[in-house]
Amino acid sequence: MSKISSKYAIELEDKYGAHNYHPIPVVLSKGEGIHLWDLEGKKYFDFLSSYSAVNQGHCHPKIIKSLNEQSKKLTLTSRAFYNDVLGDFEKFITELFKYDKVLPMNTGVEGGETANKLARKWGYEKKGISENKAKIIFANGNFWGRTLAAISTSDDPLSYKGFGPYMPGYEIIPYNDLESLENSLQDPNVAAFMVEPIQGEAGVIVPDEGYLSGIRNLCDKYNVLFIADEVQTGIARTGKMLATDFEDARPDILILGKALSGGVLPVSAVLADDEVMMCIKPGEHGSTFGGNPLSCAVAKTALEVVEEESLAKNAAKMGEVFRGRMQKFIEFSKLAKIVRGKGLLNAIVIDSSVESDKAWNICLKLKDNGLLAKPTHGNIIRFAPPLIINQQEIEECCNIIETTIKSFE
Ligand code: IF1
Repeated sequence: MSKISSKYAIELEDKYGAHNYHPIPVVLSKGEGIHLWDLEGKKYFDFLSSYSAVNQGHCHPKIIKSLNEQSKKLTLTSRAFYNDVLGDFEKFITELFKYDKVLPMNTGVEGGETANKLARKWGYEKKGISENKAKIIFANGNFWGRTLAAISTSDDPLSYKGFGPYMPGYEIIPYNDLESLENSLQDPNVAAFMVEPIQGEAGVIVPDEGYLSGIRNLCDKYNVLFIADEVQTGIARTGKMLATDFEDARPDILILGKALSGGVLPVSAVLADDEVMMCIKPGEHGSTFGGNPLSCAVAKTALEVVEEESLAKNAAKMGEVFRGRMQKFIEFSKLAKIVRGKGLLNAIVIDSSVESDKAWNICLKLKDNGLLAKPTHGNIIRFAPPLIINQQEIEECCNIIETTIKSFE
């Protein structure tokens, strides 16, 4: 295909595509490691990593090699038959994360739906909750996808407004609040509490030390399943393989997605021990592409890369450098007020008293200065580069961020 212009590419999307996004006006055509290039050949640092799906860096050679090799052999069998890749991947991922079993799906939200179905089934079969009475508790500010169940647990009108009626059996409590959680668990119909260890979309909200282990203890006390949504925080993003690894907080159900494939194709996975996982019987759940040979080959390599390149350790180290630089910067900044995060999942909060599109305009200027990021809610800018970034690169990116924000002061 001959090279088209960015302007034309945007016109095509505007004319022929649904308007369900409002992208930063840049048209990307190449990605490699921490860099992206637009159609005119301008080079950028990627500080969104496709919302933490590209932890290993764009088009990682080992992952692409695995994709290419498997794509020439066998891509899809459906689960009507066995294949020679799925079992090997299942053994690998369950040993890596120390669970009895895995249920492979495709998107993160399918992982969440699977976790909700497992929790309800366990509630009826193991906890003795009466039929159709099972409840799952969520925290306000949660985001786990765009399906009708996912938006039924949301307190963000942008997620749920205009899409009713909503799925029953959900309750929302304040995030980072163990007292509210304990109150909600008094209800014997509660099967599970599903929560992000750090809330991504809500603006990189890091809970207090002890929150995760507190959840674990309360779920043990009230015989409730702890479901950790690590679709965005998992796979080394926060400086450990899982964000729940920071405390004594092993989830009963673990949801992974995004970087599970290194951003090459949609792969998600739900891990649990037999007591939970075996509640779903043959024919009760699945998907056409779930556990397909191509996804399994890619995901196994994507996880091997995280281990081989010690990406969790690098994320922890580079995250300290980033937050260290930004803490110093906000001391004298009129606009940048707070920096928060863990590992390489960070955000800067722009003074909320300034005009509401300030964060958006800062991101437009960052783009001009060669760094791609996008505001999450209103005045919060998320900064999440691929975990392969090195010290010299992160220092250069901090210079770009500081210079850009200063230009608005
Ligand atoms: C969009 C947000 C991030 C997630 C967590 C499950 C899912 C997500 C913690 C569902 C997905 C994506 C969805 C994408 C943008 C992005 C996002 F801004 F929407 F909220 F990352 F914060 N759990 N998050 O973050 O995974 O089904 O998308 O594979 O919808 O625009 P998915």
